[in-house]
Formats: sequence, structure tokens, C-alpha cells
Amino acid sequence: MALQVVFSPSLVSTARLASLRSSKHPNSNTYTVSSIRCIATTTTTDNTAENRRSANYLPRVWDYDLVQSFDSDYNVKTEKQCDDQKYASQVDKIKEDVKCLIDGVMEVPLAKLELIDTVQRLGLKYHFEKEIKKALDSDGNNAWFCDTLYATALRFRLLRQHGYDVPEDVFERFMDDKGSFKAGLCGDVKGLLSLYEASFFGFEGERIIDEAKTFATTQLKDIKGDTSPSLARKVSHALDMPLHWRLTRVEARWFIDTYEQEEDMNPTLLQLAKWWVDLGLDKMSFARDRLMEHYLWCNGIVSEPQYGAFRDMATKIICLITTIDDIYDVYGSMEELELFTDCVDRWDISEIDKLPLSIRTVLLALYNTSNEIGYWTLKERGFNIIPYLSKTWADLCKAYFKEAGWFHGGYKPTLDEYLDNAVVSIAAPLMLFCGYFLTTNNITEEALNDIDKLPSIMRCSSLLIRLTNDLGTSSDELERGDNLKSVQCYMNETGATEEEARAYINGLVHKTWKIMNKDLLGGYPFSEPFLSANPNLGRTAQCFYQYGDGHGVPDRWTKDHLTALLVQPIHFN
Ligand code: 0FV
Ligand code: MN
Ligand code: MN
Ligand code: MN
Ligand code: MN
Repeated sequence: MALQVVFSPSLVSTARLASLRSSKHPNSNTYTVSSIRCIATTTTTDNTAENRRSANYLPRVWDYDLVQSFDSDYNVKTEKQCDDQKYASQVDKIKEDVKCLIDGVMEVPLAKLELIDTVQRLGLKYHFEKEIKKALDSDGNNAWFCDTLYATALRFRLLRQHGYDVPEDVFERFMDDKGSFKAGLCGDVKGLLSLYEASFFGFEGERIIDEAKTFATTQLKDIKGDTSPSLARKVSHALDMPLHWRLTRVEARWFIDTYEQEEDMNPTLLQLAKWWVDLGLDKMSFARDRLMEHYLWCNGIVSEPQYGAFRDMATKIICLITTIDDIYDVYGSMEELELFTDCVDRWDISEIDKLPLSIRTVLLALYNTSNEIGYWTLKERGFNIIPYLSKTWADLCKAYFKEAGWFHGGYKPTLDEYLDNAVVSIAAPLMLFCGYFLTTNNITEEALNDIDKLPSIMRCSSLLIRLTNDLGTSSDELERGDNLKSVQCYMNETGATEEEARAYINGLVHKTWKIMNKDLLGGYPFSEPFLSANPNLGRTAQCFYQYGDGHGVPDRWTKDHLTALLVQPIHFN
């Protein structure tokens, strides 16, 4: 059915519009929003804000200045008149931590040598002279005989650098009878690089060290086999000029950049914090400001190091999702939501001035950010994803709009009717779709068409987040005014108590896992990491919502997870 709604916002009240819609269309499945055209004659303005509801969400718990201070951008912060004292005490704390590490007992002595090397390369040796000397003094000689080439050469280099007269024969056991380095070392790129840097600490007349330099240089110039991009970068940098010959400060600047590219470092997060603050949506008081939590979602969905591009861009998408969800659930009037939905559906920003400033800003952020991601995909993957991305956004907004209509019209759907829409309104299809095109080199129309139909594996994944979200968030949502969620739909439909309804929804979680377990056995034209993104999204949701709303209420277990994973990460490699 095509419905033409022509209204003047100043004349038709939100309530009347809502009741008009719900009385004519008790079953919202019978119309599509795309057929509605709003012709507004006046601009709605922020002045109507007096009537707006608020979700009273808590502010963010993460200080974005602090997140950005993980970067070396100290100057920017002084410009911003940030509190120097705060940074000074942070630096003192970090210095103390590093001193304790260098001073303390480490299970693996090699780890201490690596720490010393890192500190020096970062240009921070002068802070820790005493601790470094003490550590090297007590570094036992017995380790020489059990270590790898990498460790031996690293130890040799550090000791010689600090004035210890280590004999060159520590390398003898890596050589054959003829006095050449063993051929078996040729594939050990890390060891060769370490030997190369060590060989520049030779003395006159040291034959083994001369041989080490020739051998390592020759082998490194001709690396074969798999080398990670960051190791390859280090090799070419070393061949260009050995560490021992480089200016410390210049070297430190280079090393910071390289160190940031290491798999366990987080340049993505620094950039994201800059992006989010620049975008300004963190200032929208009605919406949740949850950058770090959104980044955690993306880490849960695809965690392999090489998919940073997914985590970067999908974090931006979830930031938008959450802000827009709050507009539909709490902030916007029905007529604004209708216009918003229509603009997204037409992927056309020519009418945005009819929206109040705050909502207009969010719409433009959605449009620009999505087009930027589309541009990246075109450039990197040779595929124009924008038509698919805009359709997926439109599907989401239509699902949001349907729920808003239910709420404002007082309509109570059955559980099935609710869930058909709610698997879309939880935004999992959009996130999973991003999980496909941001991790796949050969994007195919076949896969995109399958994804658009929400195949069982994606539906299960979406259902897991929807059900666990409803279990964790619906009490607060209903209190602040929102459509019935699965627990309440079931109660309304069956007369069950809340406790019974929760038990039933929990049973659905178990059932959904069983279906997905089967789906994971195969039959889809999808590959990794997209395949695993589906159960991973369910797992992430269960982590966020295990004890309540770990997304909307960010200061409890979610904060602990973020601290453990991002602020104090354990290195797995
Ligand atoms: C949920 O909030 C929320 F913020 C989501 C779904 C963002 C993260 C989403 C994905 C990783 C897909 P809320 O409980 O307000 O959502 P509903 O749909 O219940 O309004
Ligand atoms: Mn919501
Ligand atoms: Mn919602
Ligand atoms: Mn809602
Ligand atoms: Mn919810």
C-alpha cells in the first residue's frame, strides 16, 4: 500500500500523526516507509526541545584526552590547555612501572632484555640508567649456552653497548667446523636481524664478528619465506643503517611509528578517538557516548590482528548506530523520524534542513561516514559498496521507525511479529554486513545478495544479540518509555509472569545456539573471518549483557574488560 502523507509539522501534532498511523495500520507490515513522502513546509527546530524525552544515560567513563595521550601528541594537548599536572603524574606513574619491571624478577630473562632494548629505542634510556645497569650486571653468563641466536645477539649487543667486554666466542656455537655460520640459520630472520645489529659492536681483529656481519647482511638482503610486514620494515631499515650508527632521537621517532604498527599496539584507537571528538557527536547529550565500548564490540566480532580496517570502520558504524537508535527511541518526534528514515532511504541529503540541527548533524555524519567507508572500499577492494550499505542503513531505520510507531501508537505485537523486526532493529545485520565487506578481498554480488536476505546463520547471530539485549536492557527501556521488548511481548501474549517470560527467552538463546551450531558446519558461500563473526557477535553480546546493560551502563564489567584488553594487554605472540 502506498501512503502519501502530506503535513505541516507546525499544524499536525506528533501525537495525532502517530494515532492516525496506528489506527489505519494496526499491522505495520502492511506499509513500507519507503512509499511515504513527507512534504514539510516549515523547518522543525531545536526549540521544540522542551517536550523531548531523555534517556538519562550516564556519561562516558573513558576520557578521550587520555586515550589520545597514548599517542605522542603532547603538543596538541598543551594547546588545548590541558592540565599539565595530570600528564606529569601519569608519566611519573608509567616511569615507576617501567623501573619496577626492569628491576624486578622476570620469568624469562629474554623479556627483560627486550624491554631494555625497547626503552632505549624509544629514546628513554636516560630515565632508567640505574635500573638498566643493575639488570645487565646481574644477567648471568650461564644463559649464553641455551639461548637462540636472537637472544644471544641481543644480549651481546646490549652488554657491549653498556661497556661490558663480552667475548666474541659466544657466537661460536652457531658456527660449523669451517668457521662459517650454520646454513640452518638462514630462515631465522629475527635471529639474523639481531646478529646484524650486534655485529656493529665489533672490535678490530674480531674474525667471528666480521663473519657475522657479512653473513647476516647477505642473508637479510635475500630474505625468503614468510615475513610479517613489520619485521620486513625493520629489516630494510636496519640494512639502510645499523642501529648502532643511528642518531638516538631520529631513531626513536622512527621506532615509535614502527612500534605502533606492531600487532598488539593500538594506533587504530588513537585515530578513532580523534575522529569521534572531531565529529562532535560525543556532545549530543541525548545519546550514549561509548566509543571505547564500540571498539570492544568490534574486537569481539573480528579479533585477528590483520583486520584492523574492520575494527576501525565498524567502530564508526556502531557509534552512529547507537546515536541513531537513541534518536528513534527517545529523542525524535514521529515526523522527524519519518523524514530521517526517508532521507536515508533515498540516500539524499537535500532535505536535511527540515530537521532540527542536532538530528541534521547526525544524519550528515551518517551520510558522510558511510560514503567515506564506501570510498575506502572502492579504492582498496575495487567494489562500490555504497548502494548495499545505504540499503542496509535504510532497512535498519525502517525497523527503528516501525518500533517507534508501535510505541507511540501503543501497539503490542506478538513475540513473532516483534522478533521479525527486532532482529533487524538490533543492527546486527548491518554490523555483520560490515564484517563481510571490510574483511573480504573479493567481494561478490552473490554473497552480498545472500547477506541481504539475512540467511539463518546471520539471523541466529542477530537473534542472540537481540534476546540478550532485551534480557539486559528492557526493564530500563520500558521505564523510560519504549516499545515492548521480547520479554514483555511474551508476557502480553501468553499471560506469563516476568520471571517465566525471562526463562522462556533464555531458552530461546539456547535454542538459537543449537541452530547456529548446525549452520556453522557449512553450506554458505562465506569464508573466514566473516563466518566466525556470526557466533562471535553472539558471544560479544553475551559478554556485554551477562549482568544487565553493560553497553548503556559502562562503568562496571565492561570497563574491566576494556582495561584488561586495551590498557593492560597481554601479548600473545
Ligand atoms: C543497543 O542499545 C545498542 F546500543 C546496540 C545494539 C549497539 C551495538 C550494536 C551492535 C554491535 C550490532 P539498545 O538496548 O538501546 O538497543 P534497542 O534496539 O533495544 O533500542
Ligand atoms: Mn535503544
Ligand atoms: Mn531501539
Ligand atoms: Mn524503541
Ligand atoms: Mn535494548
